[in-house]
Amino acid sequence: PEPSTIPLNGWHCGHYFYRFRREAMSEGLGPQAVEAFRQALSPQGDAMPQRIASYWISGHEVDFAVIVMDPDPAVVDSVHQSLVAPPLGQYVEGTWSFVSISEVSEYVPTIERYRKRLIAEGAVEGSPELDAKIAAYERRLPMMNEQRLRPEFPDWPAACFYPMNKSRVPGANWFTETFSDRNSMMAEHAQSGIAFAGKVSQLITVGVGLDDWEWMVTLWSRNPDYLKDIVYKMRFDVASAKYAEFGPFYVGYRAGADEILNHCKL
Ligand code: 76R
Repeated sequence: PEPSTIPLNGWHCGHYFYRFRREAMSEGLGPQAVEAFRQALSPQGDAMPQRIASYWISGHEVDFAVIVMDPDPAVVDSVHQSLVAPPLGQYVEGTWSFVSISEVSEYVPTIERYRKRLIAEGAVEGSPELDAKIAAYERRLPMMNEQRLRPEFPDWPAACFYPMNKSRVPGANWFTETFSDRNSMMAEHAQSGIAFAGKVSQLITVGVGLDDWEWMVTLWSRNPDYLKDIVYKMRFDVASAKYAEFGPFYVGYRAGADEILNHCKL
């Protein structure tokens, strides 16, 4: 392919976490910085990313977070640059970020693998039931892959963000397991996840080769209860129980620029 900064399949994804430098303020942000903050979270024209959402974040390390996706890495990064450019930048400090790209995981069953799985689970080859299930999957798969590559961000109130690795320690090295073993562990994982349909929507973006962790997990939830419920349930899946390593967890609540400022008493 032609040299390009645009990924061939997925989109660039930036997760950015910030605190307000209250120590640099005498009386709040001031009207100029407030306006710059509003504009930074609602970029227009060429700078407008395909997806952007902001959250106020619980806990003392971080005040707010922004998640941005676009095919163009410069468009994603420019949101961050607008937040730290003067005059606003003297009051806003990045605390953590994660750079990743969306993809369709190698464990998402192809039509053929889905057929094999159903047969292994007892479906009868050539039966109308099996054909109907496969036809339904064939219809759904393009939409599901679209959501994995170019996700719509649900406007649900709660969200949680954390990076993860699959371990490489002796006795639990994910990367020395066979594809078939990894695939069945991921099938168990998917079963746990499907139980949360309509309550939690997840985005798994890949940081391998791009940042310090292998994946970034974004969970959007109708209610914060489901965040702890899904993460707890998955702790018992072998793919997580034996192999997962986690980085920092952040939980936040959907908020636009004014709601963030209001929440932060600025
Ligand atoms: O349709 C399918 O069968 C897709 C199955 C699927 C894959 C391939 C799937 C389903 N995930 C996949 C890949 Mn997932 N996921 C996580 C976490 O906290 C933890 O223990 C783990 C963090 C959550 C909460 C979650 C949720 N998943 C992955 C991968 C990449 C593996 C790779 O490519 O190597 C990771 C790191 C990962 C982690 N996953 C689901 C969910 C949910 C809710 C589902 C079911 C949703 C659905 O398909 O409807």
